[in-house]
Amino acid sequence: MRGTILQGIGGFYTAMDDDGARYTLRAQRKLRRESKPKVGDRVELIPGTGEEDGWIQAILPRRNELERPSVANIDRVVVVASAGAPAADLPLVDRMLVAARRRGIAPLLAVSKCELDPDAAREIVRQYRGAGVDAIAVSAHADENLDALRALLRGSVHALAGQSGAGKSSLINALYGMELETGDLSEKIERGRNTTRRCELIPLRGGGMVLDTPGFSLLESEPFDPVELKQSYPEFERYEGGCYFQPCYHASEPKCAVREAVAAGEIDAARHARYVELLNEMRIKWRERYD
Ligand SMILES: Nc1nc2c(ncn2[C@@H]2O[C@H](COP(=O)(O)OP(=O)(O)OP(=O)(O)O)[C@@H](O)[C@H]2O)c(=O)[nH]1
Ligand SMILES: [Mg+2]
Ligand SMILES: [Zn+2]
Repeated sequence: MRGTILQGIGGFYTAMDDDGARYTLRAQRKLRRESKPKVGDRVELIPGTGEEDGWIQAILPRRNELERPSVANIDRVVVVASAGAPAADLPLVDRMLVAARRRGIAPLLAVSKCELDPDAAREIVRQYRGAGVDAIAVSAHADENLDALRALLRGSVHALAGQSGAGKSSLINALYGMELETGDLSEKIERGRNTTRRCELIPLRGGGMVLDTPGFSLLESEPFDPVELKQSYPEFERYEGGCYFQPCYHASEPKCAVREAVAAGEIDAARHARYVELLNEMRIKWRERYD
């Protein structure tokens, strides 16, 4: 029998079969050694009987997976960044977009709390749309653009990710009429406490699923050759091949088509500057990777 993992807590998993029935399961020992089941995994399961819990026998091949949040088989990652407090961390947004793209997951940027600072929200949306990223300004509290966001996500398995306090759980509540726990900003900032503690996949009426995740401030990913970083920046694509040096990092090389596009205002300068900063950080790590 097959099912989808909705949640995992302390070695116990909740799975749902294709008819919507739920099961509490544990992972068989050989599975625990190989690869831990992730939320979103499709699994082969044996239901429990009576008081006994069931078992996860096998994890079916994953279409994709993320480490932070630790989830699998996602159609879209919705990066949530606030137009108010906490201030949007754009370097983090960029990293999350890169992480999603490298795993073949289409990202979408939702600029939340847009009623707090409509100009700031518009500016972030402008910057990312110009960079070939789907971006939309929304407000859970003022009900702005929720219909449009719902329409973009309809029928998909989508994960909301982003800083603690960005408003991920609030957005899910507003989009789908749910009552997930949301939290005070002062709690989060002063005590560094996440309100959402674990990933939870929630089936939606009419198809698709939404995944709430705990906020984080650090996104770890498998190290990769920094020369590949530019591939995750869609706005560089049409200049590729036009640089004097091959390969070109599009960072400080002379006669670089991307840098010329930045100078001409065709590519956003702030986004490019963040790219260079991330690239330099990666080049140092890459050089030191065998130390
Ligand atoms: N003004 C305003 N505040 C909002 C909006 N959406 C959420 N908030 C507030 O932002 C705070 C954090 O919201 P949460 O939904 O708990 O944030 P989260 O991203 O789920 O946080 P973690 O679970 O800790 O990762 C709460 O005080 C919400 O009331 C909005 O559209 N406008
Ligand atoms: Mg939350
Ligand atoms: Zn270049």
